[in-house]
Amino acid sequence: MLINKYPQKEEWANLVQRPTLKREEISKTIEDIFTKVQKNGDQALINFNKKFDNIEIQDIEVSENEIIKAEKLITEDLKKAIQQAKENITKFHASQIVDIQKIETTKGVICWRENRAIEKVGIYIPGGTAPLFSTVLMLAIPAQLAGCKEVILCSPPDKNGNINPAILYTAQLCGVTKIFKTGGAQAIAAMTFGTESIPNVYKIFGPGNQYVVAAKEFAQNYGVAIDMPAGPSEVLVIADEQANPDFCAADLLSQAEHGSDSQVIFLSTDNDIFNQTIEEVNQQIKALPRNEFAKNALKSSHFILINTIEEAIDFSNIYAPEHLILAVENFENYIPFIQNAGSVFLGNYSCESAGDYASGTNHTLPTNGFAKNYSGVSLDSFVKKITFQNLSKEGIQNLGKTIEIMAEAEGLTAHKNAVSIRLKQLENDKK
Ligand code: HSO
Ligand code: ZN
Repeated sequence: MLINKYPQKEEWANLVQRPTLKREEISKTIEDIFTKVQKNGDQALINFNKKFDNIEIQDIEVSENEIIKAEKLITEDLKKAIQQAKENITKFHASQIVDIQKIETTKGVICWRENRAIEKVGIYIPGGTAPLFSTVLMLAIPAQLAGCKEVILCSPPDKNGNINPAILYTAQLCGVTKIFKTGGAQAIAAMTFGTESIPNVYKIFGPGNQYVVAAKEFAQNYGVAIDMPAGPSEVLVIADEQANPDFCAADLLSQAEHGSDSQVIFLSTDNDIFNQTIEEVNQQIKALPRNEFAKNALKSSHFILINTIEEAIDFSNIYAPEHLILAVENFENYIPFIQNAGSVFLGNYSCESAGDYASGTNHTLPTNGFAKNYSGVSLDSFVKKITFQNLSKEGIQNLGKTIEIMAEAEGLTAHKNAVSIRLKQLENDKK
């Protein structure tokens, strides 16, 4: 833990730095993987499974039978929990569907926008130390609501050649059309180019290690869109004298357990709450199965005593956290001053875990300061918007002169003619 009491504003620039990521030179590897997948398709994926995950499987597509088997492995309690989370996430994302608004900008000139779902999307779910089936909910539900026709999922197989049953169960529950056993940069390459089994997609979503992140960036060279630039997970907690140190500590650790590179920031205006929270973190961490990750994350995490909540919010806006928890009295007074954050949790009972799993908001959020210029995943991430317009005879007559003058000023005579020719015809019709 990096402890700091009442730092001067000049020191903030240092405190808001993310720990520098050891970004190895991996672009050569990524290029190589993309070339192999583009050239050899499924066979390249089978080879990579052998090479990286030490597993030999001939059929990379998950079968109907495997999905039925997976369902049997899920307890009724977990099914019910997933169901409630699904309902809330569906309600919240369905509320983002807006009615089409036709706007008459000038009499006879009508403009509007319509959503069209991105037809084919790909979801990447990492294997690794925690099977994030909750991320399947966060990505497949809005994809289905948006009306994406093809929603595929790729995830690396475990040492027995299987994908975690909770991931399979959630995927089929949320309308994922096909699931494939392939991970890492090769999965991203497969979704970019398509292989014999895997269809290519137009947009790729989901978290991953530095190879997956680099591969998603690389995929953009081939016309594929991605959800957002990714970095390690983070939370910033602001606590005043009425905050609960046990709760604050639990929230900080919930984010720290994600990985050694996660970062948590604690800002408090109250000396007692500050000290008790630090003590509690040291206590609670002992019982965590993933305390090695949490311990490492804490090494680069700041605990800062600060003068006022206003100052804490200023600090937070500069840091631009993925998650912001306001454990303060009258939190609603501070909402207008929150400028940069991915998702905000208000009051002592709004833990980040609620948003991570089941309250309804999306947990795929901008990290690494990108909350300054990116939103989290929402229904909008799965659609694109097309503008439409219709000019009646009256419309072109009302707007024509303006267009002619502007086209002439740009020296674009053909543009001007496209209007003049119509105006002339309408003049002639009158005669
Ligand atoms: N906190 C993570 C999401 C997650 N947490 C998934 C638990 N499961 C993303 O910021
Ligand atoms: Zn989490």
